[in-house]
Amino acid sequence: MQLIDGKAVATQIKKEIAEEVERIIAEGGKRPHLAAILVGHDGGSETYVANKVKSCEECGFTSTLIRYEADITEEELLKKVEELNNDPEVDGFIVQLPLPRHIDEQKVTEAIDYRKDVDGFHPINVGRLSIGLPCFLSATPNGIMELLARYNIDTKGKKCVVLGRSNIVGKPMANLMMQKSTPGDATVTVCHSHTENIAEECRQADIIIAALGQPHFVKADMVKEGAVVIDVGTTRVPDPTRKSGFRLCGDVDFENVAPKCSYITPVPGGVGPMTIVSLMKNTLLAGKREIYK
Ligand code: BQF
Repeated sequence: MQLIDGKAVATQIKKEIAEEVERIIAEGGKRPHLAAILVGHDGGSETYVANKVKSCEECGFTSTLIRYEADITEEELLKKVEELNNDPEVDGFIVQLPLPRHIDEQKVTEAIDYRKDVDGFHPINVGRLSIGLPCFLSATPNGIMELLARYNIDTKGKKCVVLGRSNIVGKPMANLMMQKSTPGDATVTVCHSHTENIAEECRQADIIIAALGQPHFVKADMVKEGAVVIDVGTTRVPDPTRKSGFRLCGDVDFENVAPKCSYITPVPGGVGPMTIVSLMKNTLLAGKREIYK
């Protein structure tokens, strides 16, 4: 069993990005600038945005954090989105999800200029991904592809089971894995809450990508000997022995599953750090106008 060290790969890539930024600056170019909008005080969202701001510093990017209370109106938020769309200083921006219930996430996502949509959630970027055109790629699936590439994991013709069908992870992940590319060229099955006999689907898989948000969903008896297991879960579970009061729990019963795997990602330190790094890559691409105009 080989552990996939997402944290180490992420650190390496951030170093590569920082070097490229310094080259850009030396040649008289512009420092990439990421803005993030955070609404409310959800503990997870606070941590994620803090991770993004810190990574911007490590990459040599400019970052701007815009905060609102949870009771901000949809109208006010849309106004800020429009402002960032028109701000020539900002290369790309994100609106941290989830948003409070009274705000329509889809409406906000569609209000973002697709050329600054470094999360890759705008329908234009989603559509371009689905037909294999250059676009901003959803960060978590792109981070997973980068891990598969850097560990030289063979995906061509392999059976890949994606657990979860979210717009942010499951659907774009399935799309990337079935594309004509390396990694890619896999035979992909997407499983969800209505799938009959998920355990049997998983047992057929050479690669399992677990993105359901259900702690320890994938058990040892669901995994084929020698399978590759990618754990996207980051559920916070109460843990009084930690000073934070919680720990991160993956969708995979790591302790019992790991001995059967050829490769497996841990939680924390697996997919999570790669999600952040993918956002940094998109921001660099936005700064260089490499995808659009
Ligand atoms: C790690 C996210 C659910 C809903 C919205 C490093 C992150 C997490 C874990 C992180 C996530 C999850 C992010 C680790 C960003 C990943 O060391 O294991 C980094 O910051 N993430 C998000 O922005 O929104 C989410 C999960």
